[in-house]
Amino acid sequence: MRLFTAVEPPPEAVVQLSSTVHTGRELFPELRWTSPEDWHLTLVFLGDVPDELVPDLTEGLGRAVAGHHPLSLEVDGWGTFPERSRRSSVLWAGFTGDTEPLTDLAVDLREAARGVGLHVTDMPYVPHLTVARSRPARDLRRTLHELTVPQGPTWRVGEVHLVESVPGRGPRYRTVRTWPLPWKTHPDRTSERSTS
Ligand code: 2AM
Repeated sequence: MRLFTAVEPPPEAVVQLSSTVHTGRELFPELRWTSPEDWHLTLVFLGDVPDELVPDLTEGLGRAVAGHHPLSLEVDGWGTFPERSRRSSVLWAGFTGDTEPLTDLAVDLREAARGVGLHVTDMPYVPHLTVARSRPARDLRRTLHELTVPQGPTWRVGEVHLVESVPGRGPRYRTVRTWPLPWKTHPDRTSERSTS
């Protein structure tokens, strides 16, 4: 099955982002705008994973998630892949906030995937949420400039999902597994525990 790991926007962030993206949809209907119910921020794209690898993969990914903590993100602008090009194919929302811990998480998840023999990208991780795609690629710089930057809300990211990309009709994505990001142990509590 075709799998990826992702975090998802909270409902209030989807509402906010949808109203911002609405302008883009009206002005540029020729782009393929992604559906708000499908919005996610990919951490690692795993590709087609043989069924027999899924149990070990899931265990490795779960262990990687357990080494990280909840984080906060905010949309802070728009970008394209490739960037600043006359031929871009992806328009995305970019983030500020805990992007470093998020990148560390993505890097650890990549490592877990490699640990079971999967080939994953070694390109630098760019936190992004794809809002539109263009086929063929085209200059998306004007589209970028038409979009305003949403003000808040802050996303509280407390879970990581393993998601299947489902081919054919019907729902595009199916959540296979969800792991909570464990809260940091408060130093006072640690000392309480170690002295009791
Ligand atoms: P995106 O994160 O830039 O939108 C499921 O297909 C998710 O995995 C999408 O969100 C997609 O891109 C991401 N992804 C990354 N690399 C991919 C690839 N080579 N093929 C398909 N999806 C990929």
